[in-house]
Amino acid sequence: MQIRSDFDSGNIQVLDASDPGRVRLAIRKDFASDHFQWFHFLAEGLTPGQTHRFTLENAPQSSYKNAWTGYRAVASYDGADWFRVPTTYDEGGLHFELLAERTSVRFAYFEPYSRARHAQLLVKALALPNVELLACGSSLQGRELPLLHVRGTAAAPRKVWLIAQQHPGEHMAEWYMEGLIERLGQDDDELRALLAQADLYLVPNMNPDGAFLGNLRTNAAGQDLNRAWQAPSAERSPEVLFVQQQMAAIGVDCFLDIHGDEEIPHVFTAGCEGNPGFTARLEALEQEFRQRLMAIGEFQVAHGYPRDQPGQANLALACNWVGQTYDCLAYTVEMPFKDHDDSPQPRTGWNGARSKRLARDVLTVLAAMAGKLR
Ligand code: GEM
Ligand code: ZN
Repeated sequence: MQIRSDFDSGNIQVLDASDPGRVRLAIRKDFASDHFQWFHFLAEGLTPGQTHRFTLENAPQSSYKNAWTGYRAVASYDGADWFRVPTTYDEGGLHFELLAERTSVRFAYFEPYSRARHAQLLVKALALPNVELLACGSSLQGRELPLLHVRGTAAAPRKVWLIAQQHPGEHMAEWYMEGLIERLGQDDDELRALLAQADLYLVPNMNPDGAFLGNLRTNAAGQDLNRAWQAPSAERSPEVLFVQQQMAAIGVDCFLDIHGDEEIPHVFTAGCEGNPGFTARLEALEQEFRQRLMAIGEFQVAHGYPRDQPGQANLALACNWVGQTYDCLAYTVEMPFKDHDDSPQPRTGWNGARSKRLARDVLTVLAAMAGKLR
């Protein structure tokens, strides 16, 4: 059996692939960082009809080792249809198996969103009559960082920002952005209502280097971008610096930072309750957003991160820094690497298609709230 990861978002180290019934593997660390959890590799030379077993032996040392409990790896024969495979976790590692139907198969931590698909998404977006490439930043390794402007029809629109995949292994985030952009092309009453009050500013992928490198958490300098918002630098976090400069020039009336969460098997949000400038107005907006989304989409409020204590928010995080700086509704939106246990889908778990559907539902919520953002 041959194991490969020399491709976009590939990440695996082969320890011993001589026994197809016990393939020993390890996850490589993020660039210039001790973080690791994302994996994605191609296995070739499988025997159809035979069960092949794989073990990620360093999973117990990964960034979120508790997140492996209840997790199932994803597999795909064609790179398009991804399904969950039987998976167990113990101190020996993360073990998963496949009764092979074909001679080659991909395995990953989550359904990958490729740079090629990102390029196609931009073509699709810029083909829409009201979408322009407003500015383009550059990642540390020189990959483009497009800022898309979706022009509404208001003379003085609210400015609604969405950024995605600061954490490069959280591929569900750009699936979400694909769902948002696809809806822009399907003119409907709610979308028209939103664009009659607001313009959208979209960064479909904040961390193209990390995504390509197969990192979980950091960019090409080993920086966690979601800890760089208080002091971004050209040397370590040019991606954040670019977005902050654009925000300063344009303004922000609402901000959503799209992420994935390794451990919690639910879709949830984290708000700005710990910000020094958090007010009853912002609390009411956060509550209304959550109630509206819960009513129409795969979303819940029973599970999530612990609320920050008043004044104790970490302003190095995008959501908190933008919410504080612009006194606006700001949320971190979290989708699960596992499943949304309120409406489980055993074959796929949470996946790209459900991430896309969540984006559509969030646009519906924003359409109902656009007039209240200030
Ligand atoms: C999280 S955001 C953590 C927010 N925590 C609270 N209490 N508001 C991060 O960056 O650690 C987002 C993520 O990693 O997906
Ligand atoms: Zn994240």
